[in-house]
Amino acid sequence: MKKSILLLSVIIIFTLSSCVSGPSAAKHLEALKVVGSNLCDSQGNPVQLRGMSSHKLQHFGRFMNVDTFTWLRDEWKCNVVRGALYTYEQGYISNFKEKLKKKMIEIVEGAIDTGIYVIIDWHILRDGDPNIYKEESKEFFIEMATMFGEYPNVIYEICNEPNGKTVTWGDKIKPYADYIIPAIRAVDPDNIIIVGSGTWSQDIHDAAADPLEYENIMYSCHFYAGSHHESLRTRINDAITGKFGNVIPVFVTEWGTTDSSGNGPVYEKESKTWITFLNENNISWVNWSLCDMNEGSAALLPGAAYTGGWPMDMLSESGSLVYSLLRN
Ligand code: DCB
Repeated sequence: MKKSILLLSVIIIFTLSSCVSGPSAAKHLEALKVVGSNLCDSQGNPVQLRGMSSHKLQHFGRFMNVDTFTWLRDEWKCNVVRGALYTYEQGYISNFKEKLKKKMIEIVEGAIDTGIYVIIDWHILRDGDPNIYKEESKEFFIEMATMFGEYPNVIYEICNEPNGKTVTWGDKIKPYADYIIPAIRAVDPDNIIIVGSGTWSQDIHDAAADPLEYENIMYSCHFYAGSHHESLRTRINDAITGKFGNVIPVFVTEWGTTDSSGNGPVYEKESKTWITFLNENNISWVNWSLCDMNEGSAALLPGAAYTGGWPMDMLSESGSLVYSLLRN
C-alpha cells in the first residue's frame, strides 16, 4: 500500500513538472564544437544558431532577461542571444563596471534557465584596438569562464569590431587573441570562442590566411544589408572553403537590416539574400538589435514591454522581417 502511494505520487509529480512551460521547460543543450568550417553538436552534426543581440546593455539591458528569452525561444524560434557589453560610451571601462557585469551574469543565467546559447560579447567599438583594455578584458573573461565555463550554453566573443587603419589582424588582433584565449582556456577548455577582425570584423580573409592555433575557435563576420553586399558574401564563401589558405569557421555574431550606421531604411531584399546565403552554408547569425530605440535596426517599437510577449504591432519593420526570417 505504502509503495503504491509512493509510486502514485512520483507519477503525479513527474507529470506535473513535465507540464510546466517557460524557463523550466528548458531542454538539455548540446556542447558545441567546431569541425572544419562548421559549428557542430557533440556528435558532429552541423548546428546553426540564430537569434538576437542586445543593443548596448547600459541603455537597453532591460530587454535581456529570462522572460524575453523564453518569448524569443518559443515565439521567435531563437536558440541564441548576445549580450553587448560595451567597453566605451558609459560602458564597462568608462563607468558602470559592476552594474554591467551583474547584468551580464543575469543574462547568462537567464539563457541557462531558458535552455538557449548565449554570446558574451566584449563590445569594443570606439576603442578600435582591443589591446587598449586587454587587461580588463582578460580579467572579465576569466571571471565569466570561472562562473559559467561548465555550461554548454556559453560562447565567448572576445572583441566585437576592431577598427582603425593600424588595427590589423597580424599586428593587433591576433596578438590580442593570443593573450586572451589561453587565459580562458586555462579555466574553460572547450566552449566556443569567437574572434573579430579588422574593418569592423569584415577582414576575415586576413584571419583565414593566418588563423589561431586553438580548438573551437570561430571568426565573426559582420554585415549591414544596406552597406555590405555580394563581395563580402564571396569573401565568406572563400574563407569557409579554404581559398585564403585555410578553412575557417565563420559566425555572423552581428548583422543589421539597415546601413552600417544602424539607422535608416530597411533593406528587405538584400537582407533576404544574405540570410538565404547564411542558411544555405549553415552559418549562424545574430541580428542587431533587440531594443526599442528610434532607429531603423531596432527590432521593437518605442515603449515595447521589457517582458516579451510583443504583439506584431510592437515590432518595427526590421523586427517583423527578422521575426519572419527566424521562424522560417
Ligand atoms: C557596429 C557596432 C554596433 C553598431 C552597429 C551599427 O558598428 F558593432 O555597436 O550599433 O554596428 O552601426 C550602433 C547603434 C547606434 C549607436 C552606435 C554607437 O545601432 O544606436 O549609436 O552603435 O554605440 C559598425 C559596423 C560597421 C561599420 C561601422 C560601424 N562599417 N560603426 O562597416 O563602417 O562605426 O559603428
